[in-house]
Amino acid sequence: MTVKIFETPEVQDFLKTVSGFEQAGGNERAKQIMHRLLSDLYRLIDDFDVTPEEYWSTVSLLNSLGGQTQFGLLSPGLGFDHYLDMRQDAIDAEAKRNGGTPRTIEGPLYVAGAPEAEGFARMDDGQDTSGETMWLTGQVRDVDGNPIPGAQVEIWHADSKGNYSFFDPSQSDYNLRRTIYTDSEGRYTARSIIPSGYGVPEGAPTDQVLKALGRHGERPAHIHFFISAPGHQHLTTQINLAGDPYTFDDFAFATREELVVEGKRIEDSAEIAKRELEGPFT
Ligand code: MBD
Ligand code: FE
Repeated sequence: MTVKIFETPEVQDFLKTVSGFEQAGGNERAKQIMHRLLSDLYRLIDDFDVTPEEYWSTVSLLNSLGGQTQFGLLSPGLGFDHYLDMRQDAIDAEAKRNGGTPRTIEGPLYVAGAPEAEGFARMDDGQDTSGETMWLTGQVRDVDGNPIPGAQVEIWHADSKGNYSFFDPSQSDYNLRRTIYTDSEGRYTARSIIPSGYGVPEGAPTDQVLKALGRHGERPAHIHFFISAPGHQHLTTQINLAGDPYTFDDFAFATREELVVEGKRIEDSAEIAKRELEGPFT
């Protein structure tokens, strides 16, 4: 039995009441957005003949997502984070703010307050013995190519098992999270360990949603960056390590061609020793 009631005046009036249109006070934008959101969902229930059982199992899923603070994890999986970036790209293009490293999503795993350093930092606490040493170096430049000394470079990434400190209780606080200020040439260097890709926890509510869509919850190995300097637009971005099976199959849609980087393997023991001794160098 299918019934269609959405277009009836009763339902349309009911939506206005629920959205607070008949009340003074509250927030006008909240009312408008809620009215639109509820209208779209009421219409969906009508169009798809959503049953009470389906509705209540959705409520239960939302409760478990919230209870495990996983909406921030499902969000990139549903493409919202990338969609917001696409809008920001369009806003920049409209304002003729062109050039520079492309932005990509922040993701849900940033933690503020990482240890700070000038020019060079070691990022790992030495506990991840299966991690391979990684040297990471770069230069912050403005869109005309001029180096920016003193730029703030926040870097965070997963360990060799794909886990992040604070979310993985086995790691020390701020492991693989550092803030480095660029040197007089705009350069920064970090000694860390090569991260592995991240996978959404098996069986978690986010995983359940992705499974229902026939999708996986894997991300390629990646390293997050926030770059900021006075007088410049803040940049949120990541690099992806080339050669990962998920580089172009990221559940969070964060890979961009220009952000895929090829690592260079250092085998020469003299070169390795020199790096270990000197630390900060490019
Ligand atoms: C991550 O490490 C991440 O960067 C994103 C976007 C989602 C889940 C885990
Ligand atoms: Fe990440």
